[in-house]
Amino acid sequence: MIQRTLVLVKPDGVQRGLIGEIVRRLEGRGLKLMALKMIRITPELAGRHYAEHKGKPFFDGLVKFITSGPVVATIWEGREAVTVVRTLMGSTDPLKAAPGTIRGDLALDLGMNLIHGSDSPQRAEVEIGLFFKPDEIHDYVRTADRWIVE
Ligand code: DAT
Ligand code: MG
Repeated sequence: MIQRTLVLVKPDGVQRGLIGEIVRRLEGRGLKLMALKMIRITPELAGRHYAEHKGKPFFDGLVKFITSGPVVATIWEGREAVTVVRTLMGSTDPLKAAPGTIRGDLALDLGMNLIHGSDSPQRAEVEIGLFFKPDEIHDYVRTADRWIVE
């Protein structure tokens, strides 16, 4: 199934100069970039985006981190895009993330794990709506698609 998913390069990824590396890995897999912008997440947006974690011991630290600097927000489309991105990201704790994954190759810390990807198609739709207006999302034909999409 063709899906869309929201991906954030978190503040640590921006600070460490890994925006291009992370975008390159997703592009290289064949996913199609539909939207991209740099923003500073407000505490309000952080609270909505991470609503499922409200009340957990790490919630305040998570909001502090994700609002600590600019992030790059993106939307990607492709076959099973939600699962494909989660697999490319690796486990939440970079120490447990497999080599070859973004977190497994590039991160060490549970909080500063570089990348967010929606965890279900339902959450993806909600998160896309939180971060993007409809006119910021580009539905276009990519000529390479005939070599990627059967
Ligand atoms: P993921 O980002 O893999 O979807 P998640 O949604 O469970 O993971 O958690 C969101 C972020 O919160 C995660 O990227 C890092 C942080 N986090 C999760 N569990 C944590 C914990 N036990 N201690 C500290 N930070 C945690
Ligand atoms: Mg999550």
